Amino acid sequence: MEVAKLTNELGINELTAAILVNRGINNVESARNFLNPDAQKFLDPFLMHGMDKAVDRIIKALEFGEIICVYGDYDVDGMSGTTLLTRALKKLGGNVKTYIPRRSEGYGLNVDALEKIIGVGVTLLISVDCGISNAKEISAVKGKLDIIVTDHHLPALAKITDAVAVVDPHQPECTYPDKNLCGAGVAFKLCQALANKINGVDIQNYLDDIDLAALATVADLVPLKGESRKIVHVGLKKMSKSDCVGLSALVNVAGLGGKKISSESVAFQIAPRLNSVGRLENASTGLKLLLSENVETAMQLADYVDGLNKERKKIERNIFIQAEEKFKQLREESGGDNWSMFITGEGWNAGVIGLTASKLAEKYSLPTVIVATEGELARGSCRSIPAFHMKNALDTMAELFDNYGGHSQAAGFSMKTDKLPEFQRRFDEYVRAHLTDADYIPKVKVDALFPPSKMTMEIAEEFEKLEPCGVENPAPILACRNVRCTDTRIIGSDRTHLSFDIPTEDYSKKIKAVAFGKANYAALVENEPVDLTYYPAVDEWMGVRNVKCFVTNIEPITDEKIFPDRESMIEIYKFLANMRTKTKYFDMRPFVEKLNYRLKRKVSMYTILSAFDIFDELGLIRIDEAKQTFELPKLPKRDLENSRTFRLINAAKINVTG
Ligand SMILES: [Mn+2]
Repeated sequence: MEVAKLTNELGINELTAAILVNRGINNVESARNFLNPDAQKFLDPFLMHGMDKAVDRIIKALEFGEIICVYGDYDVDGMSGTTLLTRALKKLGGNVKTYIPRRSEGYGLNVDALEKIIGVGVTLLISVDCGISNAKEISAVKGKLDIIVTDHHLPALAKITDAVAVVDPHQPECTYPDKNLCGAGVAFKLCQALANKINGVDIQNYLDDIDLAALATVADLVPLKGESRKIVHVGLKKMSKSDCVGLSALVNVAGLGGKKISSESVAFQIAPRLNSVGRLENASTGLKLLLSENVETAMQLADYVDGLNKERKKIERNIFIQAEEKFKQLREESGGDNWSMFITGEGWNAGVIGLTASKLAEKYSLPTVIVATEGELARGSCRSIPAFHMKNALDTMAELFDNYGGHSQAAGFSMKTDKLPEFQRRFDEYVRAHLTDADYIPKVKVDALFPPSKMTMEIAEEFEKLEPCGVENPAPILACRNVRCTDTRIIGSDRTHLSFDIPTEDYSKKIKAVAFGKANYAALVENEPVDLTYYPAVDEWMGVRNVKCFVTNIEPITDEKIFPDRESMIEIYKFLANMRTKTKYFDMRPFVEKLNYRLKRKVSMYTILSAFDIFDELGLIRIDEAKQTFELPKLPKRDLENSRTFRLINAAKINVTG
């Protein structure tokens, strides 16, 4: 019903309409706004609690020529928001200073910094992307410094009593209908309010530096819904010809100059560069870049930031390799009985371990804690899997930490190094008590079942209207079952990617598909029908536009799954041990034939791939992904039941037959 209505009234494809309805955008009005964010109206900033008071106090400061300080957080949201507000206040004739603390000073307002700021004659301070949890610090400077808090974090238990105004949509008093803005988004609303009150500017037309707000919105991972999605939509268009010299320089150094900028390029090219400054040294360098008004200085700073980003990548890569090696050793020692990952490293850069934790948690699908120790001080980053609430886990051992905080999927802490063993033990116990094997299976959310062979240019182009995509508005993922692929090839300079064709049922037409990092599925795709998840995109090459499918997941079709049992696992292991070439991506066809002959039954490609996974989990095989080789270390006998994959597929076998 709803799908037909959207299809008819908006003239869109049935598939697009179905995806919108699936995502809860199920009436004509909201679908029209969604597909055309330009038509969507900005909300009135004065609906935000505290906005009137904040604006009045700022106007007074501007009139009397007071020195104003904008105080931001050290991440991309904080840097961008600070820049946005500072530039707006300067345009209004303000005398503005900025302050961003170093990571070592800790997050938010600190009294030492506030005293220093008072010392240089500042009488009004406006926080951006922080401050809501600083009731105590604000009270400490009462009478010496007026403070306006603008933030988007959840209010702390201690209520702020001594600020001039608190602007944060998450305060219980605030009835602002949209709770998804990032810190720079809230700062942008403050700028809209100021321009409206001082110069009578219509807020619908106020778009100054909205590209900085867009950068922050994507980087801060807030849901791309409502006003945030509008900010990103409008801001991305502006970013390629930004008024902000510093942002332009950053865009250029990221190789995006003159190109259409997507939320993806912001997330993977622009934001990480800016973030590396705060991680490796001092966010004030990032701020200096964004605030610089001279093209040459900006280019120099952008080059410097680009260098830091390369350095950050190197450090991160190094820590990742060390941490993964430590995990593999632990796995060999524990016989593969792993429910969480807990890795520590002396001297690791604490600004980078969050990235390492994210990658490892995703790769191994385990609740992950990565700790950087520096003598007696330990600082850690935690990342989770969807079934596990990290913050709740840490809450049960709060007394171990000097400081900690976070939410369900990510958290951070600091503690004394000598408490780490107890933390590790209790954490692992907690995980084992709260998770089951099934919780560890990564789930893929699919928007619709749709055969790639029916994909058209029209649909792929229409999907572009669902952008900007990101948090809570992911790029659509489609699925299809039981496809036989042709022309399978391993591609890429490091030979880790897979390309193949997907023909229509009657083989009259075919569509090109690419699966990044899935070269080890080559034999499976070539020999057996598979289930796929994918997204379509328009691929332009030498002026010719074509639809291409980007395959995100490959699964053998259910009835071809023959689960590895104990005997075939042992046979496969012996076979691997006797192989002459120890390459991971060897041609598995003769291997399967020989194995099947020996076992007198059919073992599928899926079984072999599962066997690799199980051996890997048990530490029985060492896979070197860089060299694409494997070896079988000499180890004592292993209990197959220690492997989660083995337990899961054998449980499934019992379910099917019993
Ligand atoms: Mn933020």
